[in-house]
Amino acid sequence: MSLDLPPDTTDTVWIGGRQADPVAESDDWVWDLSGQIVDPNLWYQGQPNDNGRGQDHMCLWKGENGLHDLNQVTQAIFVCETSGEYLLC
Ligand SMILES: [Ca+2]
Repeated sequence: MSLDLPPDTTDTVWIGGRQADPVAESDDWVWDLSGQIVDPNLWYQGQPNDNGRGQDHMCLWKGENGLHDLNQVTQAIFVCETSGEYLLC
């Protein structure tokens, strides 16, 4: 499963996942739509790191094949999955 973005996207893209319990700083992360636990093998190396605290949402960074946690105040576009292709929202 590739988690890298097409080269024409912005640097950061929200993908619809979050920390299961940000108050308790849970180690579990879930997909917003399904509620399923995120496979920990999908994280980019060193992530999630809660750098600066409050990084409770998941995103992709262009050029890095894996998930990052990031603070929700970061402005970025969203990506939705459609039949194996990207749909930028
Ligand atoms: Ca991070």
